Amino acid sequence: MTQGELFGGLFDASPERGRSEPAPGAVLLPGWLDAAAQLRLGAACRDWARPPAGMHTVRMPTGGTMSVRMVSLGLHWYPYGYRGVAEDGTPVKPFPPELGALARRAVAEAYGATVGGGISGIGGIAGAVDYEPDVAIVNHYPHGARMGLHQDRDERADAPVVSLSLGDTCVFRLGNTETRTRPWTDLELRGGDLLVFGGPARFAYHGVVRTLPGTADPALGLTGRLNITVRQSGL
Ligand SMILES: O=C(O)CCC(=O)C(=O)O
Repeated sequence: MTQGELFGGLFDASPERGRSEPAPGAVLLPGWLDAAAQLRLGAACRDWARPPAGMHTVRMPTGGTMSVRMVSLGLHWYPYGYRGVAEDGTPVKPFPPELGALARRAVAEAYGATVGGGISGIGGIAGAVDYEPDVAIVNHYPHGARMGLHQDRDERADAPVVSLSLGDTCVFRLGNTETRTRPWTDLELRGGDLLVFGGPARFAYHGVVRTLPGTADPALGLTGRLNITVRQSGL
């Protein structure tokens, strides 16, 4: 199956919520995945969530458990690193090439390259031109789940992070690169939205303050919110 068949029908940005750059290096493209693409990606997430090496809760070194459940692709993320073996001791599921192709299109679209054409604005963002994503983390937010402010620092590359949202809307907090405190910007991420953070925003603190239960398109058959972050591990 080609990327077009699996995740096709992209770039359907809602006219009332246009492209924005909430911080230098961060680009939000609302409605980037159309309804059909969201359905296909949602179905893929369901497959990835199945055992072995499926969706699991994450225990923190401090002893607590994250309210978000996760499944990794390519390499297994744990706090705080990556390894080849999942939580249940089985090999992590491979990183799907079509997800990599989708993420490369996302970076190209976010930073101004025309797909299959010339590169216009992409050069200023570290790792954007030769972007080679190889890992992904799928987060499931049941009602009431959230994610505290953190930096994505476990990769050995400064290439952009591509974030795709499905299901319930959330309030996503995009902070600064120095501290967990203000200044920050709260963004509404709806199902289908694309957020890319690279360059000066790559190591910004970020997190999910809350989700808005019941806002998902019922056609998706999803309770809660899914977020897929695609990354270049550099490992
Ligand atoms: O769910 C989101 O939108 C953010 C996920 C996130 O911050 C992460 O996976 O590091």
